[in-house]
Amino acid sequence: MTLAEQEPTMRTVHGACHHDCPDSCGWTVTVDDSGSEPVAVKLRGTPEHPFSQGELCPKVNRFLDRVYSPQRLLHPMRRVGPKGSGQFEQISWDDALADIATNLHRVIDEHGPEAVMPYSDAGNQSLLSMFGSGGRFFNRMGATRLERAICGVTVGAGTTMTNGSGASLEATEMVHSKLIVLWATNTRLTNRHLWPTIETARAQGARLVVIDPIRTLTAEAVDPAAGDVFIQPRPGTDIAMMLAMMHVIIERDLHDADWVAAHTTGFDELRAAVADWTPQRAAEATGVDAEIIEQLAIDVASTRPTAIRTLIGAEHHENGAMFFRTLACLPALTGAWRDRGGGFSRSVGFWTEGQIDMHALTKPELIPITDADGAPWFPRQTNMSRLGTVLTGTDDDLGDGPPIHALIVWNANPVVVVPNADLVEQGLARDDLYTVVHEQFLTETARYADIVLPATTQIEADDVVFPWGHLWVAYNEAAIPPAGESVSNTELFRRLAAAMGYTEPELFADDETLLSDALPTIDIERLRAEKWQRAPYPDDGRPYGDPGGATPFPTPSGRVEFASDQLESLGQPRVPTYVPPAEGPDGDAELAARFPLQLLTPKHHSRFLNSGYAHLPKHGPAEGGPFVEMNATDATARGLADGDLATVHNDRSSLDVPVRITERVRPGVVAVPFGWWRQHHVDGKVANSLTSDTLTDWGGGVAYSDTLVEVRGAAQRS
Ligand SMILES: Nc1nc2c(c(=O)[nH]1)N[C@H]1C(S)=C(S)[C@@H](COP(=O)(O)OP(=O)(O)OC[C@H]3O[C@@H](n4cnc5c(=O)[nH]c(N)nc54)[C@H](O)[C@@H]3O)O[C@H]1N2
Ligand SMILES: Nc1nc2c(c(=O)[nH]1)N[C@H]1C(S)=C(S)[C@@H](COP(=O)(O)OP(=O)(O)OC[C@H]3O[C@@H](n4cnc5c(=O)[nH]c(N)nc54)[C@H](O)[C@@H]3O)O[C@H]1N2
Ligand code: SF4
Ligand SMILES: [Mo]
Repeated sequence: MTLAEQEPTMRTVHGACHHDCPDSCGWTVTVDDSGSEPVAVKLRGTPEHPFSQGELCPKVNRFLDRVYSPQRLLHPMRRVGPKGSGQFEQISWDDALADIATNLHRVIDEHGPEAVMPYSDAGNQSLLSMFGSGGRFFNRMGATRLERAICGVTVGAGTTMTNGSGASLEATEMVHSKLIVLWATNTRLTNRHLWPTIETARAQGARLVVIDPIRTLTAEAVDPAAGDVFIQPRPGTDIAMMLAMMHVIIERDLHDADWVAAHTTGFDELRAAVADWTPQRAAEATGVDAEIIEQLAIDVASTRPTAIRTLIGAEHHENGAMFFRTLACLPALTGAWRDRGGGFSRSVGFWTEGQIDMHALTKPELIPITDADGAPWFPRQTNMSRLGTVLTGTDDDLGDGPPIHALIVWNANPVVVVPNADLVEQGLARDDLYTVVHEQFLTETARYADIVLPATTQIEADDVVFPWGHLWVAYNEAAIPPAGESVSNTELFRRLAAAMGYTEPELFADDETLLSDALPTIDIERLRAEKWQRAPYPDDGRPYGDPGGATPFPTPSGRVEFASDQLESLGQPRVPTYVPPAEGPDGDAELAARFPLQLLTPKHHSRFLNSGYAHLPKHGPAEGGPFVEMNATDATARGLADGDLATVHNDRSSLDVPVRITERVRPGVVAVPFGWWRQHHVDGKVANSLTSDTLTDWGGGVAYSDTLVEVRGAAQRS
């Protein structure tokens, strides 16, 4: 019997999780239609979902508490107290839109459209929510463009310089692997539904290597008795280890000479570049024993198939793109792409999002300003990670354009997530900045808004989810109507366009039209009916095709580029090169003397998804609170005992947090969990108050994890 037959007022609706998480789980919502309004009464993982198989996670298991939270924003509000005070009054949508239109027109008239800046990220990473009509709206305005490169873009930019694209091994293909190297990714925490694949491979004899400066939850799964290895380098030094691995592989003639000859270019230059990189030299740079590096090189070259799995942990360094450019050389050198289950595995956005026609979706031809040939002239771009410097007017990226006078934020919480966060707060506090925030909750970013607008949750709007951790593109069907007066991200921009007096029909396209514009090759009705659909991926499981066939690497040379003219023209080294981060122990000596500890601020809590859950009663309190993890050696040297309140500080800011003495971090490295808000810290600061906003070598990412600090007892004065 179906549910509808058993309980006539109940129905189930299929959807998919929208969080910026590789797993994009399938879920089923049970809706009770017996009252005046449909009510979602249950949300569970869909057992038939090919990747998540019915499980959700400690973040989303209580998703309905989020949907029906008493803290949910349900109406537009206008700020009535000072910025940041959280004092607002409820107003109508009409009044909110009129206020926004008046102020945006004022800013545009006085300073030009580039004085308006959009700010959004992947708070909801579904297609319409993340890429819907916002692009069209801001293009029509000619507003400053946002470089959205805080997560994953640098990984792609790095691997592209070696392979010509960001394409990689689909992660469940690792079931075929015999050696799995989890390099700078905390799979059991951040990608939990991949873990069963790894366990299956291990049961079939695969060995596991975890490389992370922190002994993470994932590192704890390493079983030395089974031949597994945990390697704990100093942060930001892995490239030195890779160079030494290539040194060992070439010196011992373990590289795949046939594959190298057939599919790569620049081998001789690479050999010369790694000639001096003995394991001993890399040991000094990384803090990892030379024997361990040597053995890893031998294992990676001689185990078939070997897969290296990585997400984004290593991109948040000054040499972040070079990390991935160099990493991509390893499977080419060893011929790992030959094997099913061999190569490296990262985001599969290349396969899933490859189906999206972004140009048709965002319509850059709407930009009102054209060059002499009538082609759109692109307004200046600012980098999202530099929001603090952009708003305080100190960033070179402002170029010749005007300072920012209006900021529209949706799908993001920059006060908590952006590095050098005190500068972000200072920028948002400017009286001459007009700010609008579209949110589900009154976040610490929303508290700085002049107008706050209420946003729907994933069960209140139809959308399509394009995963980056697996191939199953899913239709998300709305289960209930929008709560209160909340609107989806696409409806927001239709309303803003009307309020601005814009008339172009593209700005008012409904969601169905937006989806068909964006997805020319997908039958959306069929996707809706079938719930999910697998993105195209090579049938034989190997992302780079038949090694005996036509060369499949879309680089300028058509081959894997161990030496790259393109990189040289960007002012970067032609060949893999290790440059220690300037904000690191081997960088600026004066800085390192004052701030001798490297700070990491990774995802830590199983109930948190970035900044999105710390405020909810079953999430934040259940995780306790923020802290700083220190090795006993560092704590003792500073007279700190477990539980003492400590001040973690550098030239950017300071943060008071209790000390946790732990072997999870090695001497010289400390860690503060990411995701807590200012209100959860005793001193009103946040982990990102301390972090570096230096951009990566290329790719536009940011070096959060090249942050030097010192720690002292909180009562002491420096
Ligand atoms: N529970 C939970 N899950 C999440 C999230 C969350 O907030 N909470 N966030 C989601 C998001 S947005 C993303 S992008 C993914 C990210 O998924 P991951 O990339 O797996 O997660 P991160 O914590 O960013 O980084 C992974 C690891 O990189 C390590 N690392 C940092 N620097 C270095 C280095 O120099 N060398 C090496 N070898 N390792 C280094 C860190 O110590 C960390 O353990 O997770 C997603 N999943
Ligand atoms: N120190 C440090 N900083 C980091 C990281 C780190 O590891 N360490 N990780 C970085 C990474 S990888 C990422 S991806 C970023 C994440 O940065 P963000 O994307 O800004 O963070 P989230 O907390 O995922 O989501 C932001 C907000 O989106 C809102 N939201 C959710 N759905 C919707 C919707 O449909 N509409 C609207 N309007 N709003 C919605 C949520 O309520 C939430 O407040 O943080 C980065 N910052
Ligand atoms: S946050 Fe990630 S693991 Fe949790 S339900 Fe969503 S997609 Fe699945
Ligand atoms: Mo991310």
